[in-house]
Amino acid sequence: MSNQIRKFPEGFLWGGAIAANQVEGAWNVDGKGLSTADVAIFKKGVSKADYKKHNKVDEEQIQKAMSTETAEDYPKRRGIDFYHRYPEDMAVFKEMGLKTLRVSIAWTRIFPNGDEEQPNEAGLAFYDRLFDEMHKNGIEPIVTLSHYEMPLYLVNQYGGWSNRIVVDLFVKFSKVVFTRYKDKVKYWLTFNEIDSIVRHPFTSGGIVPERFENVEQTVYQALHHQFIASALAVKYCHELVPGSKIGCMLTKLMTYPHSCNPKDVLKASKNNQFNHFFTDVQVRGEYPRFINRLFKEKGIQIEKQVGDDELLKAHTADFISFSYYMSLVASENSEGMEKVSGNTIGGVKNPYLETNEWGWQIDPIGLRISLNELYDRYQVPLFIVENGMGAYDKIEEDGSIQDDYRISYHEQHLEQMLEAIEDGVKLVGYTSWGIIDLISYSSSEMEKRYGFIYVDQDNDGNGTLERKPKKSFYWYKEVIENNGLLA
Ligand code: BGP
Repeated sequence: MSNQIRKFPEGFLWGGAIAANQVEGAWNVDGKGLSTADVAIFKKGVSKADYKKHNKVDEEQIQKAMSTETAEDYPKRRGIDFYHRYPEDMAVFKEMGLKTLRVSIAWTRIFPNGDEEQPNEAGLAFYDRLFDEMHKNGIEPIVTLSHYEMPLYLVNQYGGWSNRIVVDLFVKFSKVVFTRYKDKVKYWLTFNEIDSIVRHPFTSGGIVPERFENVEQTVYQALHHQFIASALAVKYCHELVPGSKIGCMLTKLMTYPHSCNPKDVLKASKNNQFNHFFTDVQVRGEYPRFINRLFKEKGIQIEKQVGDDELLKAHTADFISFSYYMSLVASENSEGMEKVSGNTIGGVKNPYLETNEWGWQIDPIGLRISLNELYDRYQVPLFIVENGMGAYDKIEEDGSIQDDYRISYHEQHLEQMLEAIEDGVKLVGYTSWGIIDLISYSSSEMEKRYGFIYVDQDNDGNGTLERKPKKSFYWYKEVIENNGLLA
């Protein structure tokens, strides 16, 4: 190894990413309402491979959550107590050298039920304190308006995002936060992984499948509402926050064909087109042609209001942000083939890639390909706002955490980002997911850890919540200091 540094572009935004529902806790403090995330249970004994069972929310679970006043079994109600410990956490982030931190605002802190006349001042004041603390530590906030949560009341009262009324309520919430934080927050994101409503309608759209006759139709209608809400958020962000930039956010899921059989290639290509459907609408400003055929085949009809198409066209995102964890493989006939299990998508196993313990196929080169694909297609700045390695960490006898596997994961991804930048891709930043250990979205586990900072808490909520740097903490600090990797 020489001492040469492969540098990232000057001003590259190094950071970390977290989300309100996975860190804040304080689920019923200062007037906060019950959110969809507060319904998520940690299901003991469900195997990792059974991801879908973890994620399934039904009528019974909702009713039970509504009558349960404790955080027991509900890890997202506890989070990592970021609500109270954020000053301490910010000091550690500063020490790591973070330039930016991606957070989200819990809608239920601002409008506990989602449809009140007036916002909840105590909730607004919390984010004032948080953003002030970030600035005090030289950390620029990037704020997601909607990250896997919404007021549960809107789910019960209106059917979540299936109801167009929710667009108005979300826009009202957005305007309130744009106005309030316009001097403190310049970078915004609309919907986290907007494509995810197709995979988990409850978490991303407040849709309880058993309450609807035609779930697929309902989901795509709800997605249309989110597209409209996203376009309106872009509009009002530009109007209300001087000098702001607002991006869309996609789960980047790149699919390889299993073989060069044109049928496999076609299948993979269709998956890739589908993945781009979401950014096509939000960046090109229109529904792409291929989706019409898919809708026709599925018998889906999107109800649009007069002016919707113009709205989508007029208010496109300033940049694309995305998460990247894995790549996928598609085969026309996958019968008898080894499948991956435990991840959120499934698919055929890629024999060239390793997977983490949850079946997520680790593919740094896939990130370079994805960056090129996105930039070729859209030519807008790209921002990786999630990437990370979920793992069970072990505490050594001396108290240290030697997470070399995590360092190697990030290092390999950063190398491919450098390659993509040399390919000419405009990549502006990287916020590593779960910079500090937090509650896993998909399984509500605490022990699926992503952090460079360890948090002492187990799946049942036992622990001191003490924070301590892992080996990867020092590695990331050095990367940021050098603005690059040692070659
Ligand atoms: C993304 C979500 C995050 C996050 C991450 C890791 O899909 O935006 O909220 O949790 O995935 O997923 P998990 O926590 O299931 O490992």
